[in-house]
Amino acid sequence: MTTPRRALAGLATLGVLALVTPLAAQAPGITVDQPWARAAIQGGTGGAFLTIRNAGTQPDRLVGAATPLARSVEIHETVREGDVMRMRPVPGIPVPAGGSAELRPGGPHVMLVGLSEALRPGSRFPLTLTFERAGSVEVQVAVQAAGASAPAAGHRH
Ligand SMILES: [Cu+2]
Repeated sequence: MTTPRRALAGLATLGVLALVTPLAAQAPGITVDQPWARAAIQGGTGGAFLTIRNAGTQPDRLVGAATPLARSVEIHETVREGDVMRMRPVPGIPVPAGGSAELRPGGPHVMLVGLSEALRPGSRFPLTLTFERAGSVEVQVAVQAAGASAPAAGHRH
């Protein structure tokens, strides 16, 4: 008597997957442009910057990020407190429907904390971005010089 019940449970699981998968696939409108980071030392912190475009009809949110190179990854915004610019963690960055969000030095960014290896100019590393609706998007982040303030000119559209 346990076998049919197990089979039913299996079918129920398949049914849930069938319902969930098309919903996830309906949010394909997220693209990530020009991911880049500043060079940083091993054991230090690094900032990653990129532009998120949402071609979909529903707003989305960047809610997390991960890379094998960092002990933890946070989403930060930059706020002015008097004369000082400070970074603070935020739970997410909204990406409006049909719009975009720019992560840049002096603004919102992805913070890599506890780098297991140095970020060397000219190298690349994988970064997985997690969106509330679109799910995970993996990008390759191009490392620029430590003082860079924008993606390399050759990569501009
Ligand atoms: Cu930061």
